[in-house]
Amino acid sequence: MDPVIQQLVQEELQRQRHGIELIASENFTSQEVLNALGSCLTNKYAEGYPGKRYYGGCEVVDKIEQLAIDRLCQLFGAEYANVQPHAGAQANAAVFLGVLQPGDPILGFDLSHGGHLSHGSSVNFSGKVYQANFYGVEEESGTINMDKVRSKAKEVKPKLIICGASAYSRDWDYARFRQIADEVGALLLADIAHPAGLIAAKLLNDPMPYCHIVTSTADKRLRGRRGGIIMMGKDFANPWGKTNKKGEPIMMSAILNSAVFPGMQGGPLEHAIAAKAIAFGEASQESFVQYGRQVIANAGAMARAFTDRGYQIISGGTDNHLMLIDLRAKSSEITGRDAENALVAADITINKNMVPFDGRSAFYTSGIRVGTAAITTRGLKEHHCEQIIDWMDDAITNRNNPAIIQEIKTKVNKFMMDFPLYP
Ligand code: DSN
Repeated sequence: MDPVIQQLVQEELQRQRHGIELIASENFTSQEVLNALGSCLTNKYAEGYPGKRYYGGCEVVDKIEQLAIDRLCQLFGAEYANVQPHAGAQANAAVFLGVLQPGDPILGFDLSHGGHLSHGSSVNFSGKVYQANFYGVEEESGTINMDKVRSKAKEVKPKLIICGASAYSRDWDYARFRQIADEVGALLLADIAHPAGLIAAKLLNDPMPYCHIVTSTADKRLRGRRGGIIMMGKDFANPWGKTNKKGEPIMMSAILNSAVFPGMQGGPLEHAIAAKAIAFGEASQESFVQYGRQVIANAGAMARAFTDRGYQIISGGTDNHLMLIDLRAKSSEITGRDAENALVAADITINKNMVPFDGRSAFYTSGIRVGTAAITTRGLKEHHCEQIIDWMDDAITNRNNPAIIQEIKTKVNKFMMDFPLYP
């Protein structure tokens, strides 16, 4: 390898090995996934889909892509899957391109309450091209009030309702969302990028029977390579009466496939698709269900430990792998930025995050987001989470004392030696 890059890769490997990774969207893929990403598949252009390509020599990558599709459908009980989106935001963009016209109203979960950029934020294409509207959480409970979602949907009459989040610790009532979507004539999209692995393991509610379309990433809880996917529990004829040359209704699978390619992207990344296929195979093993149970148990242990030390968890706890922590309950002086800096200096990686009704900007924030997927892959259990929260509390409390932060970092680095990462 280029020696400069090799040195930097080694530095990053050491950082990952020695630190406690609590960023809720991160995880560690298997060595097999890494191997696929570095394979000769990266050389192949394959615009189109298996059996219908615009380039020759696609016989092998056809088999790989079909395997990824089949494994994904099997994992989620889906009838349709597209494994080509380069990332989760591209998967969402392709769905929007396929089912919306510019200027159409959409209804998503507010970014400042835990939603995702690509669900209508004003700084994202989704908020610039479409007329974005939002539902949020209740200030008192920190949870989504479905009656208010319904009122908002009746008011703005969205063409697409989006459920899913990047910082919401409670499960989703997909059945109720579908009732609301049907009532206002909207399509329903679930973006399950965060809890996907827990849904695949049947540890959380299943969106497939209720949502017209489901998007996700293949990383995070699915523990694969970073990248996007689109699924449908059941394919269906487009609701706008579009027909093909033979006068037959065009199916949504065709609309979504064309939205990904040629609508949004060019050539699929076949090395990435092979890595996705490997991850989907891994996620279908019984050991993955055990992993998911431990992720949830670890998150519960962390939430209790934070609460015991005077921090407030938005919504009072967690059903999944993450929690959003309001630092103001501990002290109005602490910003998310200060907490993030102190923790990162102690080799505990988290991200600052706005909390609902935050008085601070996204640059400072009053909260942090913490997730347990990556540490659970490393082998940590509930009692380790208690220890981690002790160190986090110490680092946040002593954020202006470099000597104490250094002491915590030394302990963290020694502790993580017991949980090897990659040979
Ligand atoms: N980066 C992911 C997250 O942190 O939630 C989503 O974009």
